[in-house]
Amino acid sequence: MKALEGVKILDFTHVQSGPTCTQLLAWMGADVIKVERPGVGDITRGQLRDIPGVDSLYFTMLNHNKRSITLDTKNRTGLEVLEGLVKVCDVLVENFAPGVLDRVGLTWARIQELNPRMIVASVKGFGPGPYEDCKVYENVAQCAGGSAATTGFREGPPLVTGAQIGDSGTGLHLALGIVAALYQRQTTGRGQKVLAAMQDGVLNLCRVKLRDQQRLQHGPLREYRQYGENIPFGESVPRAGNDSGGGQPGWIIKCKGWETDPDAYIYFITQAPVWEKICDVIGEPEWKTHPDYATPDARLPRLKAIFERVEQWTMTMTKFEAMDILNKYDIPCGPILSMKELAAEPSLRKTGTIVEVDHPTRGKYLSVGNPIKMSDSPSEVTRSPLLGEHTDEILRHVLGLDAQRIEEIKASGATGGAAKSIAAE
Ligand code: CAO
Repeated sequence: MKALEGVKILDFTHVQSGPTCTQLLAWMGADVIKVERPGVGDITRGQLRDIPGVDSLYFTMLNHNKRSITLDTKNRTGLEVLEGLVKVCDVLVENFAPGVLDRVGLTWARIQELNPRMIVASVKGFGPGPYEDCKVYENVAQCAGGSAATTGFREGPPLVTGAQIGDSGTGLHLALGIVAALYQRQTTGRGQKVLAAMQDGVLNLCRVKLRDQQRLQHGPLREYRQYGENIPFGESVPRAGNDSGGGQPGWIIKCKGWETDPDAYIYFITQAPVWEKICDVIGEPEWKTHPDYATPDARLPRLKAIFERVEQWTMTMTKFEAMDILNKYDIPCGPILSMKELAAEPSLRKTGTIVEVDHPTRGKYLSVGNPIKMSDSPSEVTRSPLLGEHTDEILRHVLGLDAQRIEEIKASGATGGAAKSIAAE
């Protein structure tokens, strides 16, 4: 048994944000039926391709454990099939541009008529407001949600981060909303609409920066390096480089080999409870009692110099050697691990956080498995579906259609081939 066994998801998602959400639900046991446009499918199947004619890693890594049905939802028969799926599924997940679902004919009122228990979960770029009609991609959300303004170095331009907090982050938020709505439905018997806007999701993840915005009204942010460098603060939270977002100052510093290895760095935290151990390790025992260094407050204006001193020490060893020594003393730190190093990390393979998946046309590839580990609902990662691989199976077993009806549907072009659109009728 898996946690979400018995839950049927009508997955009308594409690109990254929606597929991340439904992939998580699939890993937790939901039956995820991905509806794709005949002949084309999710646009990412063909984007950033590394092997000609083969589903891209972009697609395969976001669509594990799902089934695929091809359906032209702009064709009358296709829409009938889609409505049939609405009747038998528990959740419809979509991340189309605003208004698309209504144009398909699946308004909230129509969905309620078909299945009042249905939960309709959407990712949109923005919630209600001036930008609600805008199309949004990852970096737009990072910029509009406060991440870009607070990422990067103070003297440089805003930066986007490699972590897909706008897409995958919002997919995660949406998945939580869906599970909560399924739980509430047990009491109310009704479905509901669940909305996760990418701007909101990013802002939620930037919560500590809105905290700092308000702290600014009461004085400079003393844990930001610029305080110690006597650089005045402006009206909004500045970019903090690699400063820690919390109360324990930290910074990224060089390790042996940094001249040639772009990832030969370690994140070092001068956590107050282990300050004395830090002084001993780096060879500055007198800092334990020196009035300029002995207390966290005394250290704040001197953070730049302190990290430069720590760096002199870390530059004499690799990031892994530094990690071994610092961990012995309980000093918080973390090596900068490259994707190459992560891909080869045995402990991540062991826990299933990195998995090797076999695919009929691509062969073996690495993917990130389910990062959420449940003791009674372990996840097994199975490959993404080929386009329309499960069309027949879904028509027959999910919708319970007989062979004659399936033939009629196919002859209409709704699942592939040339189909007449409703607009053309
Ligand atoms: N059969 C027939 N038509 C289909 C179909 C199917 N199976 N599946 C989708 N379509 C049609 C839709 O009906 C729609 O047509 P209309 O515009 O004529 O109504 C169209 O395909 C999809 O439209 P879209 O506007 O969603 O797609 P896009 O590529 O132009 O925009 C995106 C992509 C991501 C910018 C937009 O979907 C969006 O803003 N989504 C919400 C925010 C989001 O999730 N962004 C993150 C994406 S991941 O980086």
